[in-house]
Amino acid sequence: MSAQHSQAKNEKPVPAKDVKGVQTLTVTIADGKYSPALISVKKGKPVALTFKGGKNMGCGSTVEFKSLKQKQSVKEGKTVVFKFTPKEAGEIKFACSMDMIQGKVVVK
Ligand SMILES: [Cu+2]
Repeated sequence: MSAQHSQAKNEKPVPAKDVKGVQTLTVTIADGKYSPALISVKKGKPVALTFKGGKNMGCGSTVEFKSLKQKQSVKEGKTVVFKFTPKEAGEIKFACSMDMIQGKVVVK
């Protein structure tokens, strides 16, 4: 276990929590980034990821899951929810609409 400060790429994924059979997690958008930016879920079970608008979101206020063909924008103090059920293990990326601010859902 490293206590070093690391960039999002090297961080351990934050597992979604099971709430009545739905894998849920809230991602905060603030200061031009998503946190957590790295999330893990299990395949075959529904996922509901809430994105919460914070301060200084910049273009991160628009979140796009390209492979899922889902795109939503959120205002400061509001939330939007992305729902999907991953069928197979892999990675599902999300990003601002310009693909500058990025995050990833790791499906196990
Ligand atoms: Cu952007």
